[in-house]
Amino acid sequence: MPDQRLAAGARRVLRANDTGRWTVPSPAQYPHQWNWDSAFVAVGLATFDWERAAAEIDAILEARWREGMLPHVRYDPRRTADYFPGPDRWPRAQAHVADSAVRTSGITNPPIVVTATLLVGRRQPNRERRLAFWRRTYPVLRRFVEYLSHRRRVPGSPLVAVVHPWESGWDNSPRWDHLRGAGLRPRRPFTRQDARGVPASDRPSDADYDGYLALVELLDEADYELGTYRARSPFCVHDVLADALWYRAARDLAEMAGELGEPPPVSRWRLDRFAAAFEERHWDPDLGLYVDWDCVAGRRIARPTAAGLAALAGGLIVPERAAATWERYAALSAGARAVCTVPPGDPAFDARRYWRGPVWAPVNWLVADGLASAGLRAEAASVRDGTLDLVREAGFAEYFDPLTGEPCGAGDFSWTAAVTLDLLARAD
Ligand code: 2M8
Repeated sequence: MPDQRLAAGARRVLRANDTGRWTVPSPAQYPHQWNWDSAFVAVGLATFDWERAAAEIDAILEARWREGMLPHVRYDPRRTADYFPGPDRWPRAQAHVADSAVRTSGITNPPIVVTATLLVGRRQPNRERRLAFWRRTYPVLRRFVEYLSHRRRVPGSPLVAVVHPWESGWDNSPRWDHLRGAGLRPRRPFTRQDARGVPASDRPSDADYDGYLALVELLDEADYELGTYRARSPFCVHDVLADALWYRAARDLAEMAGELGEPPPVSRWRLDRFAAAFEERHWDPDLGLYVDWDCVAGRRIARPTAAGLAALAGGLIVPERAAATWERYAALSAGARAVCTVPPGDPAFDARRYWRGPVWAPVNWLVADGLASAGLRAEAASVRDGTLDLVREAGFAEYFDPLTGEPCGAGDFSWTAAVTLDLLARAD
């Protein structure tokens, strides 16, 4: 399919999923606004409708909490019956929302919204309009970065504490399988709604959902205060990708600050300290990959996944490790379409089950971006071309089977369309 037709198809998906104020990931499967989905969507929208891209970012920021958090879901009050869990599962969360008319979840997402805001702004050729956009978004983004730094800090580390698998966005990744071992059960009964339009065997398991809902209860009982939650919860991690994207966010914020004549938002000393802690906690010398850290057990989670590769997008990986990480992961992934989220040889690999192997376009976007900024141009181009080939063959699927290239999950998915547009535009 020629690039122009592909781009036209992607624009159609984004238009169809636009509710007027924000873009839903998929109208049937995910009828609300998701934080990091919308950040990727804004990057895609900026390639053809700049005002709409800016409005997408504004809608994420309108859901902010008084303490600075940007929640992972902003609920559409007209669609609460169509997705589980709704706002009633996060009752105490609602009092934290700055705008009392807005309903949100009680957790956040990796802070890619900051990077998206920088990228959207850069696509505006008119300097005054660009600066006006950054001027109104910068204070909210800055508070979000500071929220993650201060309210999500465990003693002894500057890294970010992630408190729920949904917060990472990699819901049922093998990275979080230790949650299964904890055997948590929620107190309130619940009925899943997530496998209505897609095969249940592609979705997270019932045992995973028990863990997710039990953690939601623990978070709400703790009124979303980290210390109280940690005292009772088996799940608290330094997610390698969330940490990398925090560092990227802090640097992208500094670029906006420079343009706006504001002082640097995060000192060099803090950035350097963060990068040193990242290397110390996340680099696994035995695996030869960057991995996550379990703050409860106090050890690395030694699972090979693409999260450590996507973390290259943070721009804080020791340079000589970038090529080695790519080569190591490519060797583990032989026979799979790039970039599989879990390598086929891993015992946890499942070609179709959500975050346990399939290819996800936004992950590939991060990997390609990180490889390019590490100077690995040919490798970045191969990830970009491989991603576009998958979309050409299978459409704008939520995700893809890495062995067959078949589409999985919901169709006409917003972030797949958005990433396609940006990857096409980057080649121009
Ligand atoms: C998936 O997560 C939601 C929960 O937040 C779900 O499964 O119901 C993940 O793929 C996540 O990364 C994504 O942001 C969300 C919407 O696309 O769906």
